[in-house]
Amino acid sequence: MTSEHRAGFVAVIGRPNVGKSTLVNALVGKKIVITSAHPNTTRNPIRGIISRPDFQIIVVDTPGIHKPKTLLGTRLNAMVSENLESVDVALLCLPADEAIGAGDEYIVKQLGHIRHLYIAVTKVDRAKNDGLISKLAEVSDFIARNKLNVDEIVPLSAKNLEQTQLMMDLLVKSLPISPSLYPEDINTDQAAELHITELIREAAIEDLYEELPHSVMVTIDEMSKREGKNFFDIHATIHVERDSQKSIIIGPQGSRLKDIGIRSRAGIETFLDAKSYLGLHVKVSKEWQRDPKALARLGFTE
Ligand SMILES: Nc1nc2c(ncn2[C@@H]2O[C@H](COP(=O)(O)OP(=O)(O)OP(=O)(O)O)[C@@H](O)[C@H]2O)c(=O)[nH]1
Ligand SMILES: [Mg+2]
Repeated sequence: MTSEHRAGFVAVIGRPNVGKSTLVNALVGKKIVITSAHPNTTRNPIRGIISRPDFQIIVVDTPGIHKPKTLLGTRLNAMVSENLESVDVALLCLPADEAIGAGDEYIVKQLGHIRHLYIAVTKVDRAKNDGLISKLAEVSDFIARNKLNVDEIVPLSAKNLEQTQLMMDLLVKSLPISPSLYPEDINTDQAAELHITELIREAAIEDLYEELPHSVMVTIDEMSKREGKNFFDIHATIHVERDSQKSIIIGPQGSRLKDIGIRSRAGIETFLDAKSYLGLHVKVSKEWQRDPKALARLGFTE
């Protein structure tokens, strides 16, 4: 450790679907959280850990802040506020391809006590021609209107790894001088089983529409390693809320479920660096998003 070693927490915040999780993966340099084209994909504040000789950044991926319609939504927002209380930096994501709106105004009103605020203008690869210039003007107005004290504004594309290194270098400057807070050889604090359920959920919601992605949750029923072999047996359940959703997940002659299995197994095997058998079951768990007991089983407590 050098005398100037810095370490601290950065919470990545913003409306749903603005590219928070994609940015977390880009910063960590490894896929540790799932992403999708659907809003409200992230449900757990997962930490990504970036360790270098002179710093350690712990980036906290958070669920998109939104107007909650279910108990799950309320708990997700509460989770973000809770995480904001303990971080050194909040990194607000504003996408280049969408206007700033009421959702963003609502988010910054909750940032009163934050020590450092950074803004990432995300998805710049989607901005057309001089779109980025007008976007930056819009961001300046937003900052002035809300009297925000912003350390840095960084336009970036997490998809193309454009300016993500710069983002990281700038973030380090606002972290306290401190030794590493986590072991330096891990990328995330997330339990392997949780990541596996997430990979299955990512595959399950990929080509679904409207409300269905929100209705999907995944639990692991059993996971074991075969003795003396680099091979895992995993049994998992995909929960949905209605019978009609169950049929959609399974698909004609089980074809869709089979496809979910193939796609998620590929991700799981990369992650575990092992071969696996993946048994998937689909179950109707009525209204689990509104059921305190079901939510508690997933770790969403009050
Ligand atoms: N073109 C482009 N697309 C991006 C970029 N970053 C993210 N996306 C896409 O935007 C969508 C949402 O990305 P996520 O990273 O899941 O967004 P999020 O903010 O974590 O969303 P929630 O977890 O639902 O709040 C996905 O389809 C991503 O592939 C980017 O830099 N460029
Ligand atoms: Mg996310």
